[in-house]
Amino acid sequence: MQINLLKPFKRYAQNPIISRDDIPYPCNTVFNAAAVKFNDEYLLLLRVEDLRGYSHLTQARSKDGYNFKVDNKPWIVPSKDPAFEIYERYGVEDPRITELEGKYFITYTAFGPHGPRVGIGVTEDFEHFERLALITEVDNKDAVLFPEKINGQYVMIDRPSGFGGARGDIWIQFSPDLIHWGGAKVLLAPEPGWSPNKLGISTPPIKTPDGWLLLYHGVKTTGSGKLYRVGALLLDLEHPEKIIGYTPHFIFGPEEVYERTGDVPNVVFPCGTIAEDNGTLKMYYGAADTYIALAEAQIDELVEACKLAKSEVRPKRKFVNNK
Ligand code: BMA
Repeated sequence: MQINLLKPFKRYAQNPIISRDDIPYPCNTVFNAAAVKFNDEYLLLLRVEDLRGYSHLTQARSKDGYNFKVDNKPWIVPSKDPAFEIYERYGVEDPRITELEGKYFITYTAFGPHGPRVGIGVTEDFEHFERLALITEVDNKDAVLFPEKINGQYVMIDRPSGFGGARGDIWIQFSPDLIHWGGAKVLLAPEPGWSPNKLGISTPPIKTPDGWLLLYHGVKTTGSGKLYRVGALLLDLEHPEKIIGYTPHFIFGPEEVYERTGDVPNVVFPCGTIAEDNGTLKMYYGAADTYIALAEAQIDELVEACKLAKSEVRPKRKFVNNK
């Protein structure tokens, strides 16, 4: 087998797979979708930005993973419940779905006047959605849940960015009940090179015999704005706070016109993957904050790519905003 460690993902030739023309109601853009297989169908939970610039989440379904039909109306919209309202007033964004204990948990960015924070809710049928809690304070995004308890605890990775959003480290924390979280530890920090400014986990962990496989994004601020690219990370199965390895290089970045041109140029932003039985990973990603696109890789090649740089501790970047 040819191991393509530098560029393991191949784009679907008919990308982008969803644009605003596929949304049956007026909107600005569609991007950053969570993905899951449900009832023998591929289900995407799309972030749709409305004409005011506020986001909500809408379902799309497919029999083959390539051709999707989008629902006629939004599914998750900002909550009117006083416990959530002020924190979601400006939108719900960037969902991730984890199947856990027979239910589907959805983590999302709640965005309001105080900043972004993480919300969690649950569904069993993709009809009824129950909000459970807001599980972080503000300046936190990109939360993914592990698909099983580890050492008796639920596990989540998030990105508390601190200092008014200036930091960009990925953290891991633990919970007995999915609501109360603690024991936070830093997992991965930006470093010079392709991801010097901030990181964030992109897609929920996939269990492989070698470890938990996750995709993450790295951000480099350039003279022309932010550049979002993707790397892969492998965590220890029993001790997910231990890094087995990560790709020292990005493995996927903006190249095509639909990734380089749009509301926010030069962004590829996956929020969901589907692991197929034949070892293929389908990665659904937002392109330029304007489209949904798809690329596929072999899971064993991604694991191999992570092992290129075995590392317990990634170098910590220097403080930018520190006293
Ligand atoms: C991040 C998130 C993503 C978005 C990206 C590029 O901070 O808000 O939703 O795709 O910026 O604009």
